[in-house]
Amino acid sequence: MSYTPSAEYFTGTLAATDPDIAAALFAETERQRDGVELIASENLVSRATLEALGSPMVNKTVEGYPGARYYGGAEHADRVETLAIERAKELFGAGYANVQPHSGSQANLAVFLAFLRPGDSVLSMDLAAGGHLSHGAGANISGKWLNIVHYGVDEAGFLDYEEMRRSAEESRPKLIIAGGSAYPRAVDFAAFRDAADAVGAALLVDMAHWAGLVAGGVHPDPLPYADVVTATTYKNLRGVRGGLILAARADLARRLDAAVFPGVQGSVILNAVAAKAVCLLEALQPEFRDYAHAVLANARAMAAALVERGIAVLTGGTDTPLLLVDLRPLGVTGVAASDVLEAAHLTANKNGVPGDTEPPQVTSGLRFGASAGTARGLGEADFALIGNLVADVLLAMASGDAEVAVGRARSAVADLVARYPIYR
Ligand code: DSN
Repeated sequence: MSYTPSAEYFTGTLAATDPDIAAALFAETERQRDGVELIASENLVSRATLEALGSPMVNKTVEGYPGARYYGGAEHADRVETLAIERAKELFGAGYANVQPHSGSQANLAVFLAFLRPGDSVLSMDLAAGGHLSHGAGANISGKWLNIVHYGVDEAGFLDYEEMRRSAEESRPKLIIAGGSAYPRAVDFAAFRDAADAVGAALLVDMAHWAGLVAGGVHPDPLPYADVVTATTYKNLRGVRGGLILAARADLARRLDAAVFPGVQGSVILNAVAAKAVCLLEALQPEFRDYAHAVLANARAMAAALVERGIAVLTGGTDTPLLLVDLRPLGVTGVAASDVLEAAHLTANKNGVPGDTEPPQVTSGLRFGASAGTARGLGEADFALIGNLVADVLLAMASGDAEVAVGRARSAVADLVARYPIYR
């Protein structure tokens, strides 16, 4: 039996091969074009990143690391991964980088494998206080296989360093984690290093939500304090979906590499690694520092506009690309608010707030981020406008009828995004 591929197999477009998927992808591009993306974990990648991601490198299977693969034909794969590693090390001034983790959660899991045994104690920020699922939430493997102790935030929403230190001394964890997914303020890495040293723990900083600001020089650098740092490349690093592991020194390289492969992953997603290399090169350019400065200024401009309108922004502002709004004073749920804002083409995510009694599918908060809007060129005045549009909608919801506010906001968003086109 012989097989001859159809001519279209190597030349046919997606639209011709699978019109349903092509239509959905086209519609998603239009949705991104026509709205303001405020989800803190999203961004808009460059055309070059999309090209790397869609290249035939997707066909190549390798396991292992450059120069030590378990498969042949790895010459170009090695070049790609080596460039990604070198760029990550240069960008963050790191002695070690691993670019293979498929996500931030996978990067964290590999760190756990490198440092911990099942049942070991770990101290991390509570998910309800702004932590992350992979830092020991009950539903996650980290929460099931490790003995998790949490620290939280004070009444104003600021990290409670006294509680963190006390919990460290009481629970004597093997690992302390700093960082989270909904905590808007800069973390005091020195306080975490002190606490870790006092109890002989290792320190992991998960900088997923501000890695781009660290790279751009507008956020404190965790590398000098942490034993190991994890990050994602798709938030404010402005690149492909995926994870990174970094360390200031190279002495943990063997342990961390082995934990990623063969510890928790198999073959490398090489087209994603190629796309990571592209975003890291872009982040090494002087232009990226301007981007990082603008992300922070824009997040702060939006926070200030919301505060001015009486909206409860946790901690009153932000040191990162994200801000968290407590909707309880308005009597509105997170799910209702995100649905109504979406109708105005303002996309944000419902998020729990400290002390929230609503379930995760409902929540009492909204999380916003400035990374994607900044990537298309929006500035501080635009983010102040966005803050006011969000406030208009939320206050109208609180008074019982948001229809007019939503219509006005949708029209203002259409005018705004028309000035900042994407993917022409
Ligand atoms: N960690 C999730 C978030 O913060 O939205 C996905 O990146």
